[in-house]
Amino acid sequence: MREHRDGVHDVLVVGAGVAGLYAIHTARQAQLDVVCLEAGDGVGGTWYYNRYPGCRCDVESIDYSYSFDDELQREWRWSERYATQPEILAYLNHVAQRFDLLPHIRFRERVEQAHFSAQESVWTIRTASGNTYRARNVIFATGSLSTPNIPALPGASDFAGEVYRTAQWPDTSPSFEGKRVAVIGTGSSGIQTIPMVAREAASLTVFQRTANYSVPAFNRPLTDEDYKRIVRDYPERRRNARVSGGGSPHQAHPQNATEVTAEERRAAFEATWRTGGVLFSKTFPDQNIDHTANKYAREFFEEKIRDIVRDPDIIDDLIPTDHPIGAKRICTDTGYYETFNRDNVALVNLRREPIEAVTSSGIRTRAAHYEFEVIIYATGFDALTGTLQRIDIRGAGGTRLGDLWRNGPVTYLGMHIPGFPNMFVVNGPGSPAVLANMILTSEQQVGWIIDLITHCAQTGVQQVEARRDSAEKWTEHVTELANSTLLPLANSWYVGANIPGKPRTFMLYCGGLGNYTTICEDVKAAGYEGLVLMTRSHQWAS
Ligand code: N01
Repeated sequence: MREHRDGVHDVLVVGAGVAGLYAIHTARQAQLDVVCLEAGDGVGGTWYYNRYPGCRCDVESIDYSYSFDDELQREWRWSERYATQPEILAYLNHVAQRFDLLPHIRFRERVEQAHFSAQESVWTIRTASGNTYRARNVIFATGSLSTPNIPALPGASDFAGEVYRTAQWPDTSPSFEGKRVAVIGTGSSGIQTIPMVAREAASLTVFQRTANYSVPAFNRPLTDEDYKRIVRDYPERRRNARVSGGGSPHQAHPQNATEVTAEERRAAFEATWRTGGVLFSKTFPDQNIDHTANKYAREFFEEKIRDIVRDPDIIDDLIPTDHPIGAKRICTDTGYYETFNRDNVALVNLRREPIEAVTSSGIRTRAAHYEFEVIIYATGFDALTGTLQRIDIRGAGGTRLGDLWRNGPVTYLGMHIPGFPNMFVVNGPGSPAVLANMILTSEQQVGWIIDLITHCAQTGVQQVEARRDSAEKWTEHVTELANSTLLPLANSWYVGANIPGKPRTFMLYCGGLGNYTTICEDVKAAGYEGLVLMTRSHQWAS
C-alpha cells in the first residue's frame, strides 16, 4: 500500500458500496494511496441497509456482479437467478476480503463536510465523529438511492406501535406473527416486502398512493447445467451487456411493436413476460418512446394481472392508469398480485381516501381509522441528489453544491461538476446509473475517473474540473434525450416528483450504457474535451 504524503491522500472515496469498493481496488491498482469513509458498520451500501424481507436484485445475479476479475467471476457461485440481499451482501464482503480492501476503509465515518482549497488543490473532509481527512481527489460513491424519503405525515411520532423503514431495516428482522401490519408505499421495495409480511402477519393493510407495474420474476435456483453454460458464455455475455442500453445481454425484438402483427406482438410480450421482471420493458425498441407501442404493452400487462387477482374491486385499483408502463422502473416481484387474494390482506387506495394523520394506534384516512401494531414505510428515496446535497460541499471559491443545483443538478457526463475541481461522482445525476446494471456502470465510471486521476498525476495537472458550458450542454442533452421518450411522463423519483419542493427535471442519461461508454471514451481520446486541466504552473492545459 502506498503511504500518503503530508497527511494528504491521493484519493478519498466516500461510501463502501458497489462503486466505492471498486474505486478502492482500482486506485490501488493504479498505485494511488486511497482511503474510504463509510457511514455504516460494514461494506455493501444499498445492500447493507436494505435488509427488508424479500429484498432481492431485479437484475440477474450473473449479470449483477463484478466483471473486472475473471477468476472471481468464475469462482463465485450464485444460488438463484435473482439473488437475495443476504447473498449479495455476502458477495460484497467476499470481494472486500479477497482484494484486501478492508484496511483502506474507515467505518462509522459519516461525511458531513467537504471543502476545496484552490490554493493547495486539496479537499478537506470532516466527518460526524469529528475527524478530518485531506485528499487531492474525492470520489463520491454515495449511491443513487441512499437517502430514505420518510414523509412528514401529521402525528407520525404519536404512533405507539413498532415502526420500520425498508431502507433502514434492523439487523435482526422483527416478527410480525399475530400482528396487524400497515405497509405504506408500493414501489419496488414495498412490492417485495408485502408478500413476505402477508405470510406472517395476522393482517396486512397496503396503503397505495399510485398503482405500479410489476412483472413476476420467474426466479429459480441455478443448476450445475446453468453454470456450465454461464461459465462458457460469460465473455460474450459481458461484451453484449457492456454495449447494451441496460447493462444486460438481453436484446429487444428487431422490429418495433407498431410494425409487427398482433400475433407476433403477443408472442414477443409473452416471451419477455416469461423472462421475468423489468426486462418486460425492453420487449420492443419503441415501447418507451411511442404511445401506441406502450399501450400494447400496457394492455398485455393488464390482461395478465386480471388473470391473477380474484377480487374485481381490488383489480381496478391495482392497475395503473396514470403513467405509461416503464416510465417508472417496472418492479420485479414474487407473488405480489397473488398476495391480494389472501383473506388477511386489504388494499387502501389513497387517491380515494388520503391519509389524514397517523394516530397513537394506527392510521386515519379521510374514510376510516385503521388500527395497527406495526407500520412499515416503503416510501422511497430522495434519489440522485439527496445524499450529496445533505453534505456541506464547497468547491473553488466556496461555491456551495446546494446553490449550484438549486434548480436541478448540472453535471458533465454525470461525473463532473463545474466549480468543483478534483471531485468526481459515480452514478450521479446525468449518468445512466439505475437505468442500467449498476455494477457495470460503476466499473465503467470508476475506471474512467481513475484513468483521469492517473493522467493528471503523470502530466503535472493539479486541478481538473468540468467547463461550465460543457456541463450545461450535457445537462441539456440529458433532458432532450429524456423528452424524446415517455419516461418523464410519470411522477417518479427519476424526475424528483416524490420529494415535495424538489425541482422537476429528468435526472438520468437515458441513451444507454453502451452509448454513454462510447461518449466517455471519445471525450478521453479527444484529450478530455470539456474538462479544464490546470497544470502546476497554473496554465490552462486543455
Ligand atoms: O421507492 P419508490 P422504492 N404517502 O419511490 C409511496 C430501486 N429498488 O424504494 O408513487 C403515501 O419507487 C410512493 O407513492 P407515489 C429501484 O430502482 C430496486 O420502492 O409517489 N405513499 C411509492 O408507491 C426502485 O425504482 C429493487 O404516489 C407515499 C412508494 O412510496 C427504487 O429503488 C428493490 C408517500 C415509493 O416507491 C426505489 O424503489 C427496491 C406518502 N407521503 C428498490 N411518499 C430491486 O432491485 C411516497 N409514497 C428489486
